[in-house]
Amino acid sequence: MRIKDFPLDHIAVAVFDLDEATERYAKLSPISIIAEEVVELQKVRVRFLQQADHKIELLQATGPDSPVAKFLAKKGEGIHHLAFRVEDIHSEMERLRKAGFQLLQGQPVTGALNKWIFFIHPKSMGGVLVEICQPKDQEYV
Ligand code: CMX
Repeated sequence: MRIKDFPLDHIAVAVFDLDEATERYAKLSPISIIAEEVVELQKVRVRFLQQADHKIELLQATGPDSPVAKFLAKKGEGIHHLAFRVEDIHSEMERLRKAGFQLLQGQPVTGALNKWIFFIHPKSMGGVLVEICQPKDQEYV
């Protein structure tokens, strides 16, 4: 693994209402909304906030069968996952599987901002859901 792999890409927060949550973060510190989209496969509407050098992904469920709806019902609003960016998602998937992590996907799938993503089950990461992502194109925000 090259040393530049694995920066923290974003922190994702599950919220009931994107607008209310955005207001809270705007009150906290200067932010800008850099993207918003519905990820059908994950059943979420996501909004990316830029805060200093960091990205915060706000997640709102699009239906009661969304993993985020289940999370909100069980735990309420809060940090949902950490996402790390890699340069070769397929080899990282293989490496992490061999290292004994329980992966939620057999192959990377398309996530927000046109990235390949997969998840590591919180049970094999000490209670933290982890996303591994790789932008599909060079012009990643
Ligand atoms: N962080 C930490 N723990 C979590 C969690 C999360 N985000 N989501 C669920 N869990 C825990 C639950 O609390 C539960 O723990 P206990 O057994 O100790 O009670 C356990 O994981 C199982 O949870 P569950 O409610 O029974 O839910 P499922 O097993 O059906 O699903 C999970 C859990 C992680 C497999 C599912 O949420 C998943 O596939 N997540 C990945 C996809 C996703 O979250 N997509 C939304 C964001 C997408 C994006 O950013 O684009």
